[in-house]
Amino acid sequence: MKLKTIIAAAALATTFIAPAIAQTVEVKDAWVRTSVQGQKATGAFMKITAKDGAKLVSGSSPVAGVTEIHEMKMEGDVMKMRAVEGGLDLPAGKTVELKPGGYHVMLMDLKAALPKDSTIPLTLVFKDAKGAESKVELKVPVATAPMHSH
Ligand SMILES: [Cu+2]
Repeated sequence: MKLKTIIAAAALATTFIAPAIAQTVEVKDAWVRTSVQGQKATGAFMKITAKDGAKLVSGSSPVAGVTEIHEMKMEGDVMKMRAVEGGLDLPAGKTVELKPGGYHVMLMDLKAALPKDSTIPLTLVFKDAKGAESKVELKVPVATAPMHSH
């Protein structure tokens, strides 16, 4: 019994000692949907894996006045979109996919059209279990894909 307690304590200590500077969040296959002149909003999509678990709490991009983390869900027959309260949960080691019809990074108040084959800077802010924030800077390619209805 005593030994068990010690082992548990040691495991806990290891978790806490894990260096905060290590990049523990990986973002893959990011893309943002093209937009035309006058269009106010578009979505960015990607696969995110947080090795130690984290939350995606916010984002920003110079091309958009407002950036939010959104989810789309069916409510009855209607697809509804809303901001994710308290950040998007990224369970440890599990890849969370942001995709059309589901979670996405919403870019609003677009300042210009986003043409195909251009790239945009996108900063994502993650929060770990202890509440420490880290940023990931991305260069996201602009691509076309089936419209995600808004
Ligand atoms: Cu949205």
